[in-house]
Amino acid sequence: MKFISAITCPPSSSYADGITTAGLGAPDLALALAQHAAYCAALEALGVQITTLPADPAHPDSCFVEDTAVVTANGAILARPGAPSRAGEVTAMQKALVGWFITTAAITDPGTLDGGDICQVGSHFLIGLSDRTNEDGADQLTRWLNRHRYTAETISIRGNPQLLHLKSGIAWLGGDDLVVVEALATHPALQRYRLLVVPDADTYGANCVRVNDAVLMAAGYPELTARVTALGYRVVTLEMSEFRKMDGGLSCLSIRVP
Ligand code: CIR
Repeated sequence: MKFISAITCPPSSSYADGITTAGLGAPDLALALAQHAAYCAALEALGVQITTLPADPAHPDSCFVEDTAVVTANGAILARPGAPSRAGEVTAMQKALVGWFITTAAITDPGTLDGGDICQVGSHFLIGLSDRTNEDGADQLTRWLNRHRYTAETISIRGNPQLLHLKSGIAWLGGDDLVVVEALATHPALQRYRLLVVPDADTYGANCVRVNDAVLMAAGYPELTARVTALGYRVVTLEMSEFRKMDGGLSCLSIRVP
């Protein structure tokens, strides 16, 4: 799948007020902005044109744009973030998506769904049931995906404190290749794929993103990076320390548009 565009949003002055369980201390905003700029530059170097939403101090977690929508080659649907403080982030995304899609569907009450729980694997979608994404949200998304010529199934990640979202523990590299954390590696839904199993200690590194001819990966996981490279993928590493402090992974900083 070729991505031509991506939507991003820089962290704002209220960034440190966002939700976090990481226990890694307060983020350094200047460093977060520099890491965000490097992330956007890496996407641009891969042929992706960036649309930047204005920084939004009213929503401290608004740089984690991935959670606000699910965008596919066949259409887009607005998410309904499960954390109440993040609900308002969807408005800016709705406006941005008008640039690509004439109509945008939306997950509605009582459904909740974070885009970080949605992992596309070709024409199939894995939907994480989490503390953010509930069954109703997953059902609504499945029906929408089916109408747009995709299949879907759910994977529960509840009860695993290391995984905020499904994509905290799974990434699709291309073909049948999935990066997956140990805790999910025996899940029946994943047995038809070629799994690159990530040891517990490297869980944060599992959240990587295939973008055009490269895989973006968090810096600091040399063994994992080497294993992905050995499978034949070109890896680009990015410093993510200031996003990790706020429970954010690499994928959540952008919505990629095919
Ligand atoms: C949150 O708890 O919602 C944010 N602090 C982090 C969201 C990260 N999103 C993602 O990995 N898709």
